[in-house]
Amino acid sequence: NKKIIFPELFFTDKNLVGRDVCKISRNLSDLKGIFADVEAFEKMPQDKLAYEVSSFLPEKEGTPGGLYFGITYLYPGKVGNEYMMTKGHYHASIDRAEFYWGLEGEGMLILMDEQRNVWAERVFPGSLHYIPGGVAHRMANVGSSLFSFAACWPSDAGHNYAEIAEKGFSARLIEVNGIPHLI
Ligand code: PAN
Ligand code: ZN
Repeated sequence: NKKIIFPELFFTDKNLVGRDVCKISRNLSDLKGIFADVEAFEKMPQDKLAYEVSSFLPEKEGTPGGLYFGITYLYPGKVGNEYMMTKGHYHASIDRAEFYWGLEGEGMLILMDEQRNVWAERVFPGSLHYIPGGVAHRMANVGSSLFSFAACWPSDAGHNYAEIAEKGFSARLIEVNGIPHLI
């Protein structure tokens, strides 16, 4: 398994090992409603694993001034011609920013400001992405292998999924002739 697993990598301070590590996984059924091709989505096995997130949360949720760290492992695949992607969110405290950086595989970071302007950035091992406050963010795996990226965000950011669940992003990342297009 070539997955980069962060406890081995980052917990050089032995006092931190095993502290406040949180692992979540989302399968396709957790992503219901986010893809355009509903028919293709419903034909897929709903228990298929879409992504996993390993987070290190050293402060209590909501603590001002603290930081959180997480690695997301997003599996390859498509629903119709739309790439596998994360749910996406604004931060609940909307002005909180975040860093993302690419670890392995090929991705695209889809960003949307509060005026619903959408743009995207190519993500690759070593690429760094600053997500300013007020910008919703979602990652897509545009390659054919595991795509992983790291994230660092404030412990008082919180997650607002409702807005994206209701209205989505105003553009989608679609494969056209083998190339990702924001449409
Ligand atoms: C990330 C995301 C993670 C999973 O840690 O939470 O990539 O994406 P969803 O939360 O949209 O399902 C982050 O942006 N934290 O703020
Ligand atoms: Zn975030």
